[in-house]
Formats: sequence, C-alpha cells, structure tokens
Amino acid sequence: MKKIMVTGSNGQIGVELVPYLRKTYGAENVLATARKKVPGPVSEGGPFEMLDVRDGNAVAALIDKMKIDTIYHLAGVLSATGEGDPQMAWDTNMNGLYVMLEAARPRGCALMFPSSIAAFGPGTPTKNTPQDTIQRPSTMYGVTKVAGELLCDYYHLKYKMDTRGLRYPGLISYEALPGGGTTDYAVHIYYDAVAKGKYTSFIGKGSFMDMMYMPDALEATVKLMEADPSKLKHRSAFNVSGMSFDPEGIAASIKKVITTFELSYEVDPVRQGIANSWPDSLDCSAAKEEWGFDPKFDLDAMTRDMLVKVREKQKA
Ligand code: AKB
Repeated sequence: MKKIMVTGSNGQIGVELVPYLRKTYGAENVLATARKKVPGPVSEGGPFEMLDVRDGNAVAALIDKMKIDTIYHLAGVLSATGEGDPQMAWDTNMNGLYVMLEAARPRGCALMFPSSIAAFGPGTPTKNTPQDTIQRPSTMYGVTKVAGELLCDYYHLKYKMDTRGLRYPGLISYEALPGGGTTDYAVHIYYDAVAKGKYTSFIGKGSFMDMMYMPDALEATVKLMEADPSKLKHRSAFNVSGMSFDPEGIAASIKKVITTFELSYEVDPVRQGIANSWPDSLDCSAAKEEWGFDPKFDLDAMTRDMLVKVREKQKA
C-alpha cells in the first residue's frame, strides 16, 4: 500500500483530499501536514504533523519516519494573496517546492504538484487554450506556477523522479472556503445566494474562467497519480477543467433554483486584472487522452449540489 504525505492539508483542496486519500488507501497510510493543527478530520482522522514546507530537515525526517513514497504537495499561496505580498508568495511557493523536491529525490518519492490556470498570461490564446502554448504570466503566483511546472519536469528528466501535476482551474467546494484566490467569487456566490438571496461580485460581467467541482478535482488528482507512466507524454502540468463561465452564467444557473436571486457588481481591480490575464476556457484533450480525465459535473449539476450542501451547512 502507498504511504502518502499531504502538505497544506488545511487548505480548500487538502481538507477534502486527505479524507479521500484515507478512504482509498487506509487512514494509517496518509500523513496530513499543515502549519497549524486545526481540530477536525484532517488532524484527527489519521496521522497528522505540523510542518513548515520550507524546513528541509523536518520534511526529510517525516518522510523517513513514515516511510513516505508519494507526496501531494498542496502548500502554497494563491493569486490575490500573492499579489499582496509577492516576496512571501515566492518564498512559500518556490522555496517550499524546491525543499520538497530535494527531500523527495534521494528517497524515490513521487510528487504531485498543483499548478494552475495562473500559469498562463496575457499572451496566451484565451479560447480552448492548448496544453502546450505561450506561458508568460503577469502575476507572482503565475510565475511560481510556471517555474514549478518547469522544475518538476526538470526533476523528471534529470533524475527520473516521478513528478506529476495538474493545472487546476477555480475549484468550487463546500467543505472549506478558498482563501486569497481570484476564482473564489464562484464559491462565495453560493453562500450568499443561500444566506441572503443576492451576491455582489468582485469579478466583472463577461469574465470567463475555467472552474471544476471538487469531487471531479479529487478524482482527477488521484487518477493522474495512479496513471500508467508509460502513457504520460506530459508530466507536471495537465490542463483540466469541468466548465467555463462568467458571473452572469453562474447567476443564471443559481436562478434556476433560487428564482429571486440577484447579482450585482463591485469589481476589485486587482482580482479583475488577474482574471483578465487568464484563459477563458482550456483544451483538456491531453489529460483525457493520456490518463482518462473525465469530469462529471457541469455547471447546473454543480449548482444543484452546492446549494443543497451549503444550505445544510448553514443550518448546522
Ligand atoms: C486562484 O484563483 O488563485 C486559484 C487558482 C485558479 O489557481 N483558485
């Protein structure tokens, strides 16, 4: 059985990936790590350790202690937070990744790297964005994602390390709120739709971005890590997406369930600028062909599920 370590386990993906991995591989085989211990399934449902991913000695000691063979390296700072403090974003995202790669390399661990649609930039074709295309991002977060993709590919080429990764779009989920991202509006809108029947969007009308519902993201992440390596032509940066919409599109979907829902705008120039630099919709054919990426949720199916789950959460 695999012995897995997850970093950044308290984040939006981590709080769901850790239980998903524990269910799949056995709770005792999945070590969750994070900078802080937060009561809940991540710290209580299996092994947990506090970890700063920039601390190479601590990372190496944990890999050795738990005989880890696979790392899901989720710790990182998102786009809007990264623009607020670019130096901190570089330190966490790049130094953290470098430390993880250097600890994983001599120990033969596989490593999953979460890249993002942020790895693209204003010069990238915006519609049906190809798997291999121009990548000149204009945010520090995007710079760390392109550099991370390249670094992981390099470790595979140079050291034959089993590095793999996805370019996540905006992820929509109800277990934990995202923090500091540009696509976060597409989560907040469901919470406000249930609580207030209206939402004020910080992203403007007509700004299309790729999104995916968390169940599809979890399945895709583990499917990639389980994929037959002989089928992988790409490694560290697969385009994946479940849907593409703008604020009007998600509002129209919510209105099918909450007919009185109202959307207004108070555009945040920083996050709008970031959104403008990202693709409208990705071409995910490489992920489909090389390892069978197969998302199930479209916008309306996700909306129906999110509204039920957020309602349950707000009642609790
Ligand atoms: C963000 O908005 O920063 C993230 C991402 C798309 O990487 N959700």
